[in-house]
Amino acid sequence: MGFFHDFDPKKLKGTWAKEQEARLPEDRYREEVARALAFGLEAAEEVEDRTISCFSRGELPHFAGINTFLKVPYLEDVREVGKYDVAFVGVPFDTGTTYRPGARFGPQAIRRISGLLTPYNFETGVDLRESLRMVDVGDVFVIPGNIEKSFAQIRKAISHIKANGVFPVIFGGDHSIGYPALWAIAENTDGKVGIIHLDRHVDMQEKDMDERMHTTPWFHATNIPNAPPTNLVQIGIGGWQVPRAGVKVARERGSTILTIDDVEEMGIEKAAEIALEIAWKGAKAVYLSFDIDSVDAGFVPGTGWPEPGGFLPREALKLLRLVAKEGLAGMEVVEVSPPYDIADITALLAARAVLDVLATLVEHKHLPARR
Ligand SMILES: [Mn+2]
Repeated sequence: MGFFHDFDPKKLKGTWAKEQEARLPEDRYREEVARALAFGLEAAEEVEDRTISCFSRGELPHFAGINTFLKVPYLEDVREVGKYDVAFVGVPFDTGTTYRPGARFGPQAIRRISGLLTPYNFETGVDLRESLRMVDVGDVFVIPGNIEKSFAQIRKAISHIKANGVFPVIFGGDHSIGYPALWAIAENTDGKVGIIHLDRHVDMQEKDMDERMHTTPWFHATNIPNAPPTNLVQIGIGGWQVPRAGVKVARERGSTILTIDDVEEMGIEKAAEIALEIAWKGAKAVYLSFDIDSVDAGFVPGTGWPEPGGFLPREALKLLRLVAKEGLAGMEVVEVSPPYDIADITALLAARAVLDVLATLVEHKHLPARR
């Protein structure tokens, strides 16, 4: 017969995924419906589906409701954050940008477009709503125009989340926030912290135009005693926007840099293996920093410093999933600049990346964390 003579549908991942769905619980979904009906009132009697409420209070409609990430509850009282497994937190700061501003609107845009995503992923067979207690704690009160005061605020906020044993997912903001975020992770870790950094830019010079801009986070982060540069792996760096000042520091301090060509030649799996080996060397925890501009500029127009020649979205997502396998202490997605975005595609990729990482952490039993 033809090309598919030995085709066996039983071997398809799609077949496994169809079966896996039947094994997932629906308890949290039912809780959500019950809460929506109580708080949002029962639907008008003309509505036949009695899981629908009168006021939108849950996942549906995807274009309506509250602007939290993935429509999870908003936590007004952050003293209660310890009741959850994952906290989404916005850092609407773009005073560190050196070219296009606008990343202060990143958290809002990522939350808004995340409304179209469901908490269930077909291929991994993970339903985040059933596996994790997730909450959106809103945004850090950053001080526009003052980088240092904002760093102090960001450090305190992320440290609060970490000290409560909760996994922070941080929405930037420009990449300068990587430094105070890492500082918070490091001060809550009893041992060394590794960093896995996806970017087109090396972001490792001491200062840029006399300030600690978004070109500088890893210089300052790797000054923290338990975040040594030898545990920093930087993937996707290259092109025509890598300042020589940052390259000099990377060389002197001995961070590991993989270019797009390196990754392409060795394959995504091998690149992830190397990243994990370096980041985890003698470390107690690893932090993931995903700069959306590590993806080719054609897919992420809404970013502060676009660079052609980066990852394809599918490659970046695969790499993120692979490096999340061993567990993470937190993650950030930075440099989404909605004023330059088109049809929310940049913000959507940021939201998608977060969900893929969370699904991987659930799949490999790193979340929910045992406390
Ligand atoms: Mn970058």
